[in-house]
Amino acid sequence: MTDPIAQAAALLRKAQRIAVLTGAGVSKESGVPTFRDALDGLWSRYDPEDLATRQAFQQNPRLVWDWYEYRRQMVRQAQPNPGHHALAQIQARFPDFTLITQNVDDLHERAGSHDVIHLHGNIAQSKCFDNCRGDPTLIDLATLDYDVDDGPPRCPHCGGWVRPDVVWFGEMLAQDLLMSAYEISEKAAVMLVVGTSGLVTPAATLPKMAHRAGAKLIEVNPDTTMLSSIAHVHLAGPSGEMLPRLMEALSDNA
Ligand code: BV8
Ligand code: ZN
Repeated sequence: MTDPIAQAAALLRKAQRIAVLTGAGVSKESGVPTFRDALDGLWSRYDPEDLATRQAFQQNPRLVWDWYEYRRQMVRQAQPNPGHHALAQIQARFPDFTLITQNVDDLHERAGSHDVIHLHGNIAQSKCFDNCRGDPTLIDLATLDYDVDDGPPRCPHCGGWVRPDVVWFGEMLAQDLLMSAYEISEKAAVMLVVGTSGLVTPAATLPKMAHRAGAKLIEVNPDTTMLSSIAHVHLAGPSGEMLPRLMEALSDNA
């Protein structure tokens, strides 16, 4: 059986528990650039790893806020692509299926996926920089009277900065989400790893944990990555093409 799609479908069909880890690559065909892409136009001179940090925000709140406003706008205008929809369809077929994402967009939810674990937060949400009312002190921007061009607004409770509700480099991930992700990865029979370079930790440890615990990994990525050596099957192509074909193969032998 050489066809990797058929191989992947056969693995999924036999699996009791399925875990999925997605990265920026799954949103690329929706027009949301990945971190590895040189960000286009006005942001191309910045490295995301330099902007997505507390230090960058404290040094230049206006610059970092504008970068997130720009990306929020891009996500609002983006539509889920066939890869997002295929993952939602696969979730509907398997009772024990968990989608873990590194992405901060809501394209999985807008395609119909549910109970998604967002390891790195949600770009559409904002919170008080000082979490003055507990972590996270979420703030609804719609309730604030501020001009989006004036940089970050102020927290209505403490007057501190408002910031995006995402995990910056050097910040801890939400421990409860991380513990669930570890548990799900260790129990999975199959883990689909879609559109991630496997460079960012601790997210990148999830496929390694799954593999060590005996899971079969199916990697969906046009390139080879840090995780390719532990993948059982590599669907070498864009997720917007590969995942619908995988879904089709699953439906063929219904
Ligand atoms: C932590 C939210 C610990 C923000 C993100 C050295 C110095 C400092 C820190 C570190 C260091 N070494 C390691 C670290 C830790 C650091 C880290 O991993 N750094 C990396 C850069 C080496 N990690 C952290 O800081 C984490 N926290 O470790 O805390 C700690 C301990 C104690 C006390 C305090 C702290 C926090 C990590 C979370 C960072 N936040 N996002 C925002 O979005 O603005 S991560 C961000 O980058 C994205 O969310 C995403 O997760 C990640 C990018 O990774 P990918 O998703 O994989 O995307 P990428 O662009 O890399 O790859 C895209 C892939 O898609 C490619 O493989 C490509 O081939 C493929 N592709 C392209 N097209 C398609 C496709 N695939 C399918 N279909 C296509 N069409
Ligand atoms: Zn506050």
